[in-house]
Amino acid sequence: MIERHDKIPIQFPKPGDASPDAAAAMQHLLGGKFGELSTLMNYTFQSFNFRGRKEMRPFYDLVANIATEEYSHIEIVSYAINLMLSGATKRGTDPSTAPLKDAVHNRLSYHYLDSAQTALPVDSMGNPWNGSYVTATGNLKMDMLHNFFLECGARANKIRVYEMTSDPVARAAVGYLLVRGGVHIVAYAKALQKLTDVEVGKILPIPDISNKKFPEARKIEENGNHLVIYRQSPNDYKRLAEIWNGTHPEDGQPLQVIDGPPPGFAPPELPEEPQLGAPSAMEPGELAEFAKRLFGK
Ligand code: MN3
Repeated sequence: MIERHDKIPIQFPKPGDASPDAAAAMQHLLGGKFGELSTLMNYTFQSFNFRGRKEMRPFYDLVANIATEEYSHIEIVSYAINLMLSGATKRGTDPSTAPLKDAVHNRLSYHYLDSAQTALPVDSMGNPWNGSYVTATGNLKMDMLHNFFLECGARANKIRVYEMTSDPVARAAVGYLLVRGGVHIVAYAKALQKLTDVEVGKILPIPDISNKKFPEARKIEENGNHLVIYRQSPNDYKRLAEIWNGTHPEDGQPLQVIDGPPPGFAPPELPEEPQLGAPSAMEPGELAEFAKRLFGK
């Protein structure tokens, strides 16, 4: 079971102008092969399907716990996309002015045709996320190796999206995700080392560029966030600490398990987009009418 909190783990900067094409690029970090939907679903299915859990409990705890964290990552990328798309077309209630005309030239039409300028489970070209991105072979060594590779691929995608835009919202999200993805890379490297004695951490970082090169990520790492796995359950997944221990392979600092989810912030409010009928095709004054029906005043 998942317990959900109405919080997200980062506080977004105030969005600048809408950046619809950067939002399209960000979609790759959500619904791409190496996106957050893939990490979420890979670890979720691996945890559901885990055979020999009793014998290999620490590995099960690690995968199940990281799966839970990934939910907050799809949430972060979605809000980043939503903030970057807010105000991307001309707000208003008069369709005869062609308020969506700028959208014709934007990278991803689905944002305007199938959603209210909001995130979708698709990649940067609009290809739907699909279940073939999930690998859950049931062979622990193979799955851990796959997860290590998946996180390195995810890291490469994040770096490239970071290089495609200087939008502050995109960079805040990518900075945080680089740090957390970095934790997961190290976690799977440690898991492989426990299973095989091979020091996988010695080949890090992949790609060969430190998180410290990214100002937003560097700031987060200065607070030690790259050393921490948050145990996302009141009573369970405690044995992940049998894998997440020792030191960080890049800077030698001690690793730590913190009980409970990371600090959270209220999700940003998304303004109405009346030209898209979102939340509905309201005429001015109608919202007040709703409030009256809901609250009787
Ligand atoms: Mn992630």
